[in-house]
Amino acid sequence: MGDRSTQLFQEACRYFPGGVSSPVRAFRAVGGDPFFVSHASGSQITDVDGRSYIDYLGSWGALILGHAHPRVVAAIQKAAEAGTSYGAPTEGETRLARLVQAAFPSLERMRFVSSGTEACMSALRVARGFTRRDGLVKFEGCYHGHADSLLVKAGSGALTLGVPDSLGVPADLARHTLTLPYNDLEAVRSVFAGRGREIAAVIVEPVAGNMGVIAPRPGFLEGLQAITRQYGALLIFDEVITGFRIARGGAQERYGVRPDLTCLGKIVGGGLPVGVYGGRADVLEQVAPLGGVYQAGTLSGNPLAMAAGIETLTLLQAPGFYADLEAKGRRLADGLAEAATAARILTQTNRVGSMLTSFFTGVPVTDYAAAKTSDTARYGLFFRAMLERGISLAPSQFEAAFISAAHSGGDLDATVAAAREALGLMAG
Ligand code: KE4
Repeated sequence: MGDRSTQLFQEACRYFPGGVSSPVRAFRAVGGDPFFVSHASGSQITDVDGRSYIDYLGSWGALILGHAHPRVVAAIQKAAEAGTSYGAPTEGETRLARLVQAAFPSLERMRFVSSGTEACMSALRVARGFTRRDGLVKFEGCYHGHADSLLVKAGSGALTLGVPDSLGVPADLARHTLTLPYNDLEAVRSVFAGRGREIAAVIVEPVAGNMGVIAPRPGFLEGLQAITRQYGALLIFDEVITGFRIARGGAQERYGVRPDLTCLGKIVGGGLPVGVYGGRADVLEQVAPLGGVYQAGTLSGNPLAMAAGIETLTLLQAPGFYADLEAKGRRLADGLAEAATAARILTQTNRVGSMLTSFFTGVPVTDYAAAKTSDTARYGLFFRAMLERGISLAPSQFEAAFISAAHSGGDLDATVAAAREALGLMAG
């Protein structure tokens, strides 16, 4: 890491736990200290020491158009000139909601919040309020933000740092959260057979991204829909990553399964703080001021965030947008897999659309237990070797790499070439 980043990191450690605003940014899982960002544009991110990288984090998947898209920046600038927040309704909220509903017809009613955590926390509260039940089923390795009920055997930073069950979550609350193996429909059937009438909802990442990328087995999502309907529970799709990522209508478009509630984040805000929860109108009628489920937010529907989201969702409607991302995803995944084979290093590359993970294991990765067989030390070596070669990947084996519309064929070829070199040296 460069001198200026080192200086800034040392000072940051005087203010923030681990010197960061979010744990997984601290590079604890991959070794070394994080670089500090100066600016970014398109597929490139540049640190404070002037080093540029091809960026596959894209703010954890939010920047599907690439960094600082000129039309998104202009929209934010224009909105800012009219004021930054009013705490009162604006037309921008309705305009963004219209674009969201056009892509996600299951969101008959919705509410804007300021993060994916708020979206998932609120969706869970609405489900509990609507069903008058307390139980929740989630899946090991899935991450739905850091609300207490959801920080049980969680993925992402919790998994990365080995604290999937966070301190500070009251046992009285955690006991309502039942955690099952991802892709295991029999386990879901068996839990519902025993306690189905206690369960308010099943929440699932329809494509897991927070234990690395894991696709749903054929029939898994359809099975969750059937079982929740049978017992009067609600199915919540956490599409904070997959929404507008793996299709314009997310996993529910790609797999044709309609949940009762959906959570969105990341892309929907175009890089500004936006989360969305929504779904069946009869369920959302429980939300204040109509019903007895309370949820609120000072900056909900913030006009700058609405402007960024409107511009982003408009731009990703361009003809061929997702076909292009699919082709780029395939090209990179194939290149990385071939590079590992050439170096005789065992990896499993899982990809859905333009999100992918190379697991350093020889085991096919279809759930949390398989993901955990990965050699995380080896992933750390790979991460650092790629960083030295100007490629910035997710600083954890249990996250995803994201390709944006701004990534060029040259970027992908340079990435595969760097991987060939890095893996070749690791094999030696
Ligand atoms: P936020 O509160 O971080 O906006 O969203 C929480 C969340 C909810 N659901 C899913 C499927 C998510 O992936 C996330 C957040 N993702 C992580 C990384 N995979 C954010 C990065 C971080 O925690 O710093």
